[in-house]
Amino acid sequence: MKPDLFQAPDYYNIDELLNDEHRLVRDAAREWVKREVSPIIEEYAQKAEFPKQIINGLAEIGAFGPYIPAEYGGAGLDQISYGLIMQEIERGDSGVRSTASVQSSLVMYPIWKYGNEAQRQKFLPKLASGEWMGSFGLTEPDHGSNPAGMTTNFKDMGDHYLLNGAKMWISNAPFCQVAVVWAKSEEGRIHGLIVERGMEGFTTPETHNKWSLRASSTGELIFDNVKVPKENLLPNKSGLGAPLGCLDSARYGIAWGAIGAAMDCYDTALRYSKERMQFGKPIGQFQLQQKKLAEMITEITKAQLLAWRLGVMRENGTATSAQISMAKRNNVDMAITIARDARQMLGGMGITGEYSIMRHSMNLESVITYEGTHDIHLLITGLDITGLSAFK
Ligand code: TGC
Ligand code: FAD
Repeated sequence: MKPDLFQAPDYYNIDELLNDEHRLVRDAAREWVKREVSPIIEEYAQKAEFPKQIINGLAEIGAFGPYIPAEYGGAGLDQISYGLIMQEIERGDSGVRSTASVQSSLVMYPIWKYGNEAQRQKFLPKLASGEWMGSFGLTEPDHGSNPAGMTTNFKDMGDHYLLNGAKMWISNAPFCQVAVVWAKSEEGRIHGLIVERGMEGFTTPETHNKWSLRASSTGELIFDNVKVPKENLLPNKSGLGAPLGCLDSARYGIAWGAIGAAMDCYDTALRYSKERMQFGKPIGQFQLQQKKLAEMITEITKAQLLAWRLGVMRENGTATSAQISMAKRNNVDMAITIARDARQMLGGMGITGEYSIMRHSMNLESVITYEGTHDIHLLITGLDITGLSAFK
């Protein structure tokens, strides 16, 4: 792969909206990605393997629980810093950002928000340091966009719960030590259970043959009469709103992360357009190529402003779930469009692993599907503005 010459675009001086801590956190993550991710990521994507050696580094830049309080091992940062870390990691690779998103927003967040003090003390510090990795089981083979229909269930056996069912498409599953699993009680109420590797009847087979997110490890979570200790039930929230609350946090991070992937594609195409000569001119001199680049920077700038404003509202507690859906949908769509246009600008070179663009493009096919598909987020906006649900 070519050396990482990334220069971040900031057409509207959005840096001026950030404080010193934001810039410090962002720059540290940016440097780390350049040093530890860029040199190896193409090789790991090609061989479809998650680079486990970067786990310690991810923990060091605060990517595991950026906004979780320091008393539990988190970085104690604000929502803008969390977003900027996700942006920088996804600039390197969406699959690496996935690992960080799942660990932070889908595993640490529910334990922090819905767990009791003993659960926080037991799990959060080890998850923050990367000693333990986590996964989040909501999606099932027959219930993706409609998680309310889930059939994974648990029975109260007196001194423990008995868990049965299966989850699929689960990031980090093949190597996780803990899984936050959403399952129905005998009364049909959805609860979160912390399932730990080693519990009898719990297996995590890997999903192979992905053309997308190849540097992220995806698998199933299978529960065959798993005895879950009663102290592993998350006591402080139940119902579908509990997992959806975690998704709010992860979707917000994705709204920032997608900007990173888009910035990398734009920056690569811009540089290439000034170097690649055809018809005796750099291709960047042709109007059709300038149109692509001008539209890319316009869309990146709009996405940056959307993410920043959402971050401010997240921080002051006023962001709604529907506002988060709009940003996730818009920014991922923006990134995938830019990745496709940038790939074309590199001609044949664009399909090779010499450049990051094709990898970003393929990764974004997962990002536009997981955490709620593009169409589901549109329907969430539709519901919000009309008051009429397309899901019922
Ligand atoms: P609905 O009746 O609308 O809502 C049920 C209850 O949930 C509440 N709620 C929310 N709470 C918090 N945050 C949100 N975003 C919420 N949205 C809804 C709602 O108020 C209600 O509460 P209550 O107290 O009245 O019961 O539910 P519905 O069954 O009609 O479904 C709505 C729909 C379709 C929008 C929802 O199910 C949905 O978002 N579906 C998409 C599923 C999804 O996003 N799955 C993601 C799986 S995890 C994943 O992909 C990880 S990828 C990780 C990576 O690698 O980065
Ligand atoms: P379906 O729900 O079957 O949707 C198929 C199509 O129908 C989509 O285009 C959808 O938009 C459309 N559709 C569905 N319902 C409607 C409707 N009412 N109106 C209009 N159109 C509709 N899940 C987890 O729980 N944890 C994870 O860690 C995780 N990681 C993932 C990693 C990867 C790489 C991938 C690809 C997925 C991951 N997922 C995870 C699952 C992901 O969240 C689901 O794939 C996603 O929610 C969509 O569900 P589905 O694939 O079953 O598609």
